[in-house]
Amino acid sequence: MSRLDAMRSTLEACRQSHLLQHIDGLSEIDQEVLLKRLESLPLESLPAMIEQLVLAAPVAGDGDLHPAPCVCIKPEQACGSVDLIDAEDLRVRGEAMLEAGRVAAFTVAGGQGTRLGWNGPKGTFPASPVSGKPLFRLFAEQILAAERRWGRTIRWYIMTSESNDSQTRAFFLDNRCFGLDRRQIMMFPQGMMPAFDMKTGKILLERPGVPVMSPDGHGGSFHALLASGAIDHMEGRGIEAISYFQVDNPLSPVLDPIFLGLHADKAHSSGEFTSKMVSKASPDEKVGVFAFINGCLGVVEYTDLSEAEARSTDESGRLRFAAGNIAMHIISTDFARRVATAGQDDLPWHRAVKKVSHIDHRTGEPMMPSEPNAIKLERFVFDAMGIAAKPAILEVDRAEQFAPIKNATGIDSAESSKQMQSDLYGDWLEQAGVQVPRRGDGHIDAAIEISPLTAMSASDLEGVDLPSKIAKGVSFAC
Ligand code: UD2
Repeated sequence: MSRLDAMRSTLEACRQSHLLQHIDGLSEIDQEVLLKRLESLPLESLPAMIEQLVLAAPVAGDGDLHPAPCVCIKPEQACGSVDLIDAEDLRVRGEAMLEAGRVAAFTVAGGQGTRLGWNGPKGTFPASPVSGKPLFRLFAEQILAAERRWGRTIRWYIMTSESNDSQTRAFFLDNRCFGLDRRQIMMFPQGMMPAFDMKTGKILLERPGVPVMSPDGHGGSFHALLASGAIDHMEGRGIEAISYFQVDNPLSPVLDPIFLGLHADKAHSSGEFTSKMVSKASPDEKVGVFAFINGCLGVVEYTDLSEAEARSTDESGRLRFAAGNIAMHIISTDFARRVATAGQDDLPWHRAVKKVSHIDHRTGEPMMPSEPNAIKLERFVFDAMGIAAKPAILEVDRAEQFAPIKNATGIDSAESSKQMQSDLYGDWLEQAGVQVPRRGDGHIDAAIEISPLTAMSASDLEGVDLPSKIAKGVSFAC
């Protein structure tokens, strides 16, 4: 049987024959592209996935929820069940891992960034408050600074997707990899999943012979790390821990010794999957929360937490589900390989209801729905916590580490992120004895930016030539 005939019968069994309906009108190259695309889909599990995730009504709630235990290093931090731990001890362990070259940086940058409305990969977005450095440059500068400090080449793995891979590569080349050696950076695209018609379960077509596809979620990073050869590449270089962070947060510490130290601390973590959290700013904040879900540690997405759960408080009046996920994890290479090879069913698929333009596969007519008409499926990286023997969660300071850029305006926008960056760097300057302007609400009344190459914390400013005062409304960068 030819490849095409084999695919035809497989698709018939999955009730997706329409995908090959236009094959005779395609060029030989396009026929090959379509076949390869279809062969990349999880065809065996497709009928069950469609039945359970596309056509079935979503099950309400996440089951039995309990607050997650967290480790914190500052006594004033308080979120649910907290275990106070000595930061210096952790720092020493983490620095030893960095000095031994056992850690790599890993950015997930495959998302579509539709909410931001930026025409290009999100990492190219100008994010810093004074010089408008793009997110990728800010991370590259952190890597350069870390290399200076710990005396090792730090490898940087970046997950892209089909829709932004070539643009991302071109951006790095145009910017000479921001001073890094291009051989220390490895980029690879993640997997893609089709969009399904939510009424019929049929895969939607963008045009004849081309299914509508989108990235398979950051949970796809396990498979992408393995399939690209990144895990082999890491292991061949003695890398044991992957420092995972999202592309959308300019304050994300690329390599954090205390966090790495917790990951390596057997009393708290099995050294497989370790996460960070910040205390939720309000019950309505759009971050997932760490919780025990039916006895298993994981993250409940903000969309899945009921209003009552989001607002429920403990005896001291604090939010019960306050451990906000800021999407920073340390994942051991062993564990990543184990999850990636565990098979299709290990990480669950999550459904998202979307409005997706497509063609009518019978007539070829373009369809622009005014209401949601489709289901997209994604995997989430934090679902791997449930597979780890003993995952740990570290509470950190929001002001130091979390200023995401997600929306064009308002909360979590470039504007709010730039203010948070100025607030943090203004605070560092103040600690270094510089007089900085503050508004009545306490925020810094100037645009302030400190490159990681100048300082990675307030104490690094010692010995740096600084002005005695920053005037109100000015821009200052160093
Ligand atoms: C994510 C978390 C949320 C909260 C918040 C903190 C999920 C599902 N939710 O929400 O709990 O902690 O972040 O900032 O993660 N990405 C890929 N490939 C994909 C999809 C996403 O690389 O297929 C990357 C994307 O480029 C970005 C990150 O993952 O760096 C977050 O994606 P998002 O914007 O979909 O997640 P968000 O903000 O809804």
